[in-house]
Amino acid sequence: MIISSKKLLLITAIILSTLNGCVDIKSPELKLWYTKPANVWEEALPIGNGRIGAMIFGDPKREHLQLNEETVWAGEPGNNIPKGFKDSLPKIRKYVLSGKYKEAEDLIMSVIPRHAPIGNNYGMPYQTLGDLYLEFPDQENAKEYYRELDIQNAISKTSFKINGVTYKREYFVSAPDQLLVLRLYASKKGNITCNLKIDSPHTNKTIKIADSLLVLSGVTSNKDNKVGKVKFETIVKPIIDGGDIHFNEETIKIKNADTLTIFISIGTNFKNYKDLSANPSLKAKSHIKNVLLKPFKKIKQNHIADYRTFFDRVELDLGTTDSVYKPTNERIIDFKSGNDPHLITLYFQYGRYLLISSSRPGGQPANLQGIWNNQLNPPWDSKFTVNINTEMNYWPAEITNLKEMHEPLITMIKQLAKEGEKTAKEMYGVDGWAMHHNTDIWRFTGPVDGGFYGMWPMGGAWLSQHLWYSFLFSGNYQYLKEIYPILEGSAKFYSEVLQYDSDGYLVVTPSMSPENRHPYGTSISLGNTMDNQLVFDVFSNLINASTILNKSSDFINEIHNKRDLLAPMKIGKISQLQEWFEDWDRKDDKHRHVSHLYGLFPSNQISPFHQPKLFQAAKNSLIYRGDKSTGWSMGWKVNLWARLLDGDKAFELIKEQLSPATNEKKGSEGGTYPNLLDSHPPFQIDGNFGCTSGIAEMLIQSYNGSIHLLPALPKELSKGFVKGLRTIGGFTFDLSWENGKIDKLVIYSSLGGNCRLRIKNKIISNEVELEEVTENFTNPNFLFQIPKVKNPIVSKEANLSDLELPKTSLFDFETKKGGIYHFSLLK
Ligand code: FUC
Repeated sequence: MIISSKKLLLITAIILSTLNGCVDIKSPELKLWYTKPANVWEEALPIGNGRIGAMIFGDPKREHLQLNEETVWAGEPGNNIPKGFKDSLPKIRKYVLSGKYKEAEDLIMSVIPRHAPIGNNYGMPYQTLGDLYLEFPDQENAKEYYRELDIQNAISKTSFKINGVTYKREYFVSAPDQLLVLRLYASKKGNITCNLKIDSPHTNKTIKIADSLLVLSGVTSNKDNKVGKVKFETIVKPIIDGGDIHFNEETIKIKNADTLTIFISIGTNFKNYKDLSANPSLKAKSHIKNVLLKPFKKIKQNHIADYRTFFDRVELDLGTTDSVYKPTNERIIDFKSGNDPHLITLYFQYGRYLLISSSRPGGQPANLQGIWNNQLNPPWDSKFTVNINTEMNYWPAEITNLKEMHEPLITMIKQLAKEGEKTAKEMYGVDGWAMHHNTDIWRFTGPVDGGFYGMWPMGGAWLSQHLWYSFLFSGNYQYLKEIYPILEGSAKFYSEVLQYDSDGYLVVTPSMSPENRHPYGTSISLGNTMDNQLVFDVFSNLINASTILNKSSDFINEIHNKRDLLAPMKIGKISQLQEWFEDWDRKDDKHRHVSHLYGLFPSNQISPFHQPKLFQAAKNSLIYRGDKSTGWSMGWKVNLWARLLDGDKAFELIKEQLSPATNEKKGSEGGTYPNLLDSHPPFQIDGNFGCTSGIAEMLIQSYNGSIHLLPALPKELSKGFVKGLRTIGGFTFDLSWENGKIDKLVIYSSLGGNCRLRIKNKIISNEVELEEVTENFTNPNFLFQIPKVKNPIVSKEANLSDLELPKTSLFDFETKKGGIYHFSLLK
């Protein structure tokens, strides 16, 4: 066997480090690792507990931790409903309905200009908190440098050697103890000497030493018509074994310690989106007080145990090659041309790591950058953009077995439903609730960024799908009762704002196909395909929920009737799924948004087995849009190609996604930074989550009446194993495959009920009889409803070729609640 020099270097490093008890790299599995400190933020490593986040640079001479806390947002409570919109609405509608789109946009812009008018706001930025520095004046010329992020344990480590002494640093953010913890070791006693400093770019701040603590306190920024009112306090508490500690004005000096442990606690005055009455200092101090008597070992064990209750639910093995012996930054460079299936596993599990680390029950949902942001005014304010990005963040939540991480989004939707009642009333003069394409920690629901981007009253429709998906996975009736009024409120809004178009269909107007320009030079239009699909889902979800909960009413009947009057999907002259109600699509339109394909993914309105024409047309649309784009757009395309049952194409998109990213705009869109974070550019976390979901969708899909196993397996991944993926109906799957065929399968049923599998190869079980069923045989399990999608309207010029689908069969078997069922390949 030939061992490359790099591999030899790593093996030597492993042996050396094991001998001196420093870094325990037992296997390079599920670790991001590097042989140099981070030079820039996009090389630093993210850790977090949902609330507190840090980016670790790992420099031997000057350690830098950039700090975040999820409630550190500019501004104060309050919504942003524009004045005067309702008065202009009849005229705007008249323009749109008569094809005067540009005139409509101009009128909209007079009420919702590009920038927030005086007296209103366009949402607040999520802000960095500050930076912690550890300066080591004597630590020059580090050798054998190594740093890693172990995503199996949510712990980062740095190690290096100076003058025969091995130094090691460990970093993690504990959810049980609500602290960021750092520990520094040296292989010889008395070798830790450093200065601890904290700083922040906030202008309104104080840094001081008080009661042997280093304290940074501050207040967030003002913006638009809002005054910054989030107060934060960060407390740094060092604990040494051996050596001395001195407190200067703004610095803690540690001299000749054996080990140094640092607790960083952060409190803010944020209680909820309307209430800032908490005491940041008491909050921060209480977390420190709680750990002072706990041994470090216990704090670390509790952190690992807590994190692993979520992380360990899913395992993935797509094969391992020699590439795992390369540092992560090199693997990204080589991925496209090499053979490194393990990087897909690492990227997939990193997506799960990031969700666990940025979205915990009781906290804020992951924003555009999760919780990791080093600026006061980050791109797009690092808000919650809901015309794709926020939803995408949560695509992996249910399928990759992290339903608890979905909770912050679900809570935010409940709050938006409340605030959105004002939008419905004051902007549209109707009941129910609605929001537009953005929100922030204060849950604003009015439009922002002018007509072209903001005139999209569909945010509530898309978000409320998450309430419903979550029910389909859990089957929890109590939860369904809780969310029912929100589903109803959304349906109410659309039932009242829908207008008849010239063909007699009910459509949303004004609206748009997010951010895309049509031939009239604007985005403003009516009856866009995505609108129709979204309203169809809002109505269908309410109808299904009312059936399950046995609620009938005149309103439900009205919704039934109005659903029948929604416009069907249309197939246009270039055989595409039309994006707009008019046949305006172009083959050369490479816009990053693929909104009309919402019906294919994440929704379930376009299935190869039930709507073959729509399926072909959607495929054509996706081909025209092309591959390379922003990170999130490519993440979406992985899911779409998986739903199109084309694993090889999905794999190509993963290759694009896992290509090195740069921040130069020219010719370098999308891709992945050295720290495996997604690039729009710049960094935006949605692409990580979108691609994670796409990898899962290649292995299992549960929509359209059945659970499709290995629906889109690429040639390159013909052998593998996955444990713990979840589907609709409360099923969990362990699955191994060889030569592209299911080898072994275990199904865990948490709810009982019929389990319908769609598979290519035959499998057998000693425990249950599989009954083959036809496509049209209704699944008796109500959670697997097939939507009653109308036949499309097809242009005379469309030319749809015959669809060649992989041959699959459907099998039913009845499960018991808590039942476990084993299957193997029928040879
Ligand atoms: C949407 C996208 C942009 C960006 C922004 C945060 O508006 O069109 O590409 O992702 O959200």
